[in-house]
Amino acid sequence: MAKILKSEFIKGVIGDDYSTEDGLPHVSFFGRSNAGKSSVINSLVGKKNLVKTSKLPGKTREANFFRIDDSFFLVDFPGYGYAKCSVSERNKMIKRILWYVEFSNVRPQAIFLIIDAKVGLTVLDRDMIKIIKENKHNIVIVANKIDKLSQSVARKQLLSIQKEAQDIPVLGYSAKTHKGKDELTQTIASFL
Ligand SMILES: Nc1nc2c(ncn2[C@@H]2O[C@H](COP(=O)(O)OP(=O)(O)OP(=O)(O)O)[C@@H](O)[C@H]2O)c(=O)[nH]1
Ligand SMILES: [Mg+2]
Repeated sequence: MAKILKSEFIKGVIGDDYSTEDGLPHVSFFGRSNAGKSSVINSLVGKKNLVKTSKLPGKTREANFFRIDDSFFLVDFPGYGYAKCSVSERNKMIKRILWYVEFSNVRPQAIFLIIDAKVGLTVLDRDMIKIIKENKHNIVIVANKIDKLSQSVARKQLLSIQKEAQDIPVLGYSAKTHKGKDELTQTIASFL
């Protein structure tokens, strides 16, 4: 898969059914609210608005399944750690994500954890990584919004994130300039 040609929204999941009628594999996008999960998916598929994005965190409320080139799904999860939604809403969201990581019998080929390159890994990201690893999922960290940093700062920040992430691969990305698109596309393909 050198380039994604076809992408279509199939369904939004709120419950616990992550299966698809066609049984195609999926890869999932996790991350803090506002890190840019939905924007990264739009950038990868080359559409401005396949997935709705927003300056206000908490835009994505369901796990949205996008079928890619009739061969696999990208799944955009709601963000975690959004302080402005109610505590019960936040807990519900976290619980659903954890259930998916721990108990879903339809497992992702890999989980891509999107972070803001400038912010780096947060406490919630570290907790999430621990749980993802404990449940033996493949994981890749995508340090998004790299366009906001100068080249030298970006390089330093990526090194420091990689140092902390240890054996987890870290990719720099910009949903704005599409920097890192080929590498991320290849990495997704490597798990399929
Ligand atoms: N400069 C820059 N801005 C970005 C980039 N990616 C996303 N953004 C902006 O960051 C904001 C949040 O992007 P979303 O894609 O909606 O973030 P999300 O992680 O899906 O957020 P939730 O759905 O709330 O969890 C939007 O204003 C985007 O335009 C990027 O690579 N560079
Ligand atoms: Mg979103």
